[in-house]
Amino acid sequence: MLSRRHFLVASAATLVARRAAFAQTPPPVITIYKDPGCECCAKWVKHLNANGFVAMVRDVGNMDEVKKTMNVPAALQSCHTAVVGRYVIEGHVPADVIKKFLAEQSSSLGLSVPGMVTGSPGMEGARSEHYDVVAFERDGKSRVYAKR
Ligand SMILES: [Cu+2]
Repeated sequence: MLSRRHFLVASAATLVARRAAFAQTPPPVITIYKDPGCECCAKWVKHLNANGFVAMVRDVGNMDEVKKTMNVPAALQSCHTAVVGRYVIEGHVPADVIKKFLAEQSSSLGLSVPGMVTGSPGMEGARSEHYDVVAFERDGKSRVYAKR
């Protein structure tokens, strides 16, 4: 039979374990910079919120400047630019790909789906195109990170 003292110690241990488990998986906060009139950007924000992110929207009128400041290579630009932790996310990147990238603690600067691809999250249309999610570096180099 458990003594009262053992019971209290066991309860405290359970609480600590629960707190640790909770602390390990806080929902990632992602800040999205977008033009106020961008509808596909707003749809991508919904996609993030529906997939475990806490999305903070910043409507701005100077997206070119934002992309320049965040070192998004010119060839990889899309509509919105987002920041999660120390990473830059450009365009309609699927939430699950961002999660994988975060979990890996990648040394790359960020991810991009260049342009505006029909079928990417927030760009749903009649038909879906295949597209690449690319990882890019501060010096502008990029590589295919995921295929959709
Ligand atoms: Cu868009």
